Amino acid sequence: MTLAEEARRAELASFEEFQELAARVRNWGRWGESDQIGALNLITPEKVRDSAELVRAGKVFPLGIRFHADGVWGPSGLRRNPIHLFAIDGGDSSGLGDHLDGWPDVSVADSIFPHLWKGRTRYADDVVIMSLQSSTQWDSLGHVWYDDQLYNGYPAAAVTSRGATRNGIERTLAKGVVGRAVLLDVARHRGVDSLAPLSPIHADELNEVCEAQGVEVRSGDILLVRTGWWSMFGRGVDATTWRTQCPGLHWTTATWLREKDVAAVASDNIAVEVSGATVQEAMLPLHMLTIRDMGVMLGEFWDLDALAADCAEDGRYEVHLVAAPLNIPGAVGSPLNPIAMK
Ligand code: UVW
Repeated sequence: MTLAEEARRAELASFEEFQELAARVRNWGRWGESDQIGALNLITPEKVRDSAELVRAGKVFPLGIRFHADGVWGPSGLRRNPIHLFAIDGGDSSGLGDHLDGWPDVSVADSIFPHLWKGRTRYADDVVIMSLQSSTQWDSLGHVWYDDQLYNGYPAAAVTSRGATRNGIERTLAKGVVGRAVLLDVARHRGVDSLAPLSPIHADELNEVCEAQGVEVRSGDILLVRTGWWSMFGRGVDATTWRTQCPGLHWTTATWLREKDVAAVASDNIAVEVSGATVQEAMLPLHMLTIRDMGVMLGEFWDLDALAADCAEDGRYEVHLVAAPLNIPGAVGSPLNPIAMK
């Protein structure tokens, strides 16, 4: 173990400290015993209406990264980058090739729908195979847990091999997910392109950024935290370092997130929270607190750079956000392309 590793190890909080904080931020039962969407309940129709009024300049910022084989997961055993294949391409559609399965030598369109499409219509089809957690995503409240209980006290066994029977992503669909989002640009606040590897963000700093940016985080807001780490992928750091050394929120910011009563949190890194060990026996302590105890969904791999540049220019760090998960019943997460509007 290096000296630096030893020093970090010494800073580890005990699991008892973690449990004490968890008890203070826990939202179980707050929205009823059968609730499965947690803090999204804080986004009321009034808040959605007010949020839509933030769209004044007509500016649109897609926050999704590329769903591509060159993604951050590479050959890692845990997850695979998206694989994009073609099922029908221009050659298939031309009608010039032979078909092994005995179809007539006509275009695919003609052969599949001969009664409908005899004629000039041509088309292409494609397929994506991906881990739902391998690109821009929401984590649902069924994604992470500890001590055999999910958010709101459901048993861990509710997440079955056929899907999450509680806290699946489809439970959130009725919420959009739509609302006011506030960007806290921590990287710009520190005057750097990107926070250093393994650099934690604490609650004090979140307050400082709010003040410097002249923005308030309110109940029901979706918080966007920019570390600048996304822009380092493939530039400053290799994929393995990018995955394993990310800067991000320290686990103790759970108290701040609970005080502000945010509805969800997303960031431009791999896990929202800082990588590395910070609590004994807890690999992703902020995941455990937000997803399992607070019922707060996390968004990862969100590209906040263009939005942040615009916010710095016009001084407005609040946006109307449309961040709809896909309707995949029982999924514990969903890829998406969130859209911020000003
Ligand atoms: C885990 O790696 C468990 O979670 P996430 O993808 O949300 O960081």
